[in-house]
Amino acid sequence: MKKMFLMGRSEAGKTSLVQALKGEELHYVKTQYTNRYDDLIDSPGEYAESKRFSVGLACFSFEADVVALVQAADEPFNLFGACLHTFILRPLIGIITKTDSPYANVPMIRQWMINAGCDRIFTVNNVTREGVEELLEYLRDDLPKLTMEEAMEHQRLGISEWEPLP
Ligand SMILES: Nc1nc2c(ncn2[C@@H]2O[C@H](COP(=O)(O)OP(=O)(O)OP(=O)(O)O)[C@@H](O)[C@H]2O)c(=O)[nH]1
Ligand SMILES: [Mg+2]
Repeated sequence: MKKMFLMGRSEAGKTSLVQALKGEELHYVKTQYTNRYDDLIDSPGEYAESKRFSVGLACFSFEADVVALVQAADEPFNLFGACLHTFILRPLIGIITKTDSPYANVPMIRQWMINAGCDRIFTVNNVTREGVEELLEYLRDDLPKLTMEEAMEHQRLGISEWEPLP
């Protein structure tokens, strides 16, 4: 199972997504600090909302196999800049939550995630669990482990460690 780090603004649905992935009933818990649940790392939205704390997101990302940008389908503006993947050094995926919102604009959020450099984009409804299985399927397999020689070969070719060799 890939270890996934969740980041996104407060109310984006990160903790609810953790509950949905673990098959639990949804129950509201305000995230006060970064929590670790086996293969999931959940951060408080305030980290993404403050310039000072946002550096912490990059640090936590190093403990994960994959970093997920979580944005609700009804978010009115984008907190994340373009090419976010360039300083994260992990595969970046996007997870769009609250697809059931009457104000949902999935194409707009998808475009923000493409601009950020997300490799894959998933849409989920944490309430009905729609889309959760597809995300679990993506997370199921570990990332391939590289030998030092393989890692150096990726570096020599200028490609990310998780990309297949040409
Ligand atoms: N309708 C709907 N509501 C959702 C969905 N996901 C989360 N919510 C609701 O949105 C609210 C905020 O969800 P959280 O999961 O606590 O958000 P968070 O990103 O963890 O927020 P912080 O802990 O403050 O960073 C809760 O009331 C959830 O029940 C969804 O897919 N659909
Ligand atoms: Mg939370």
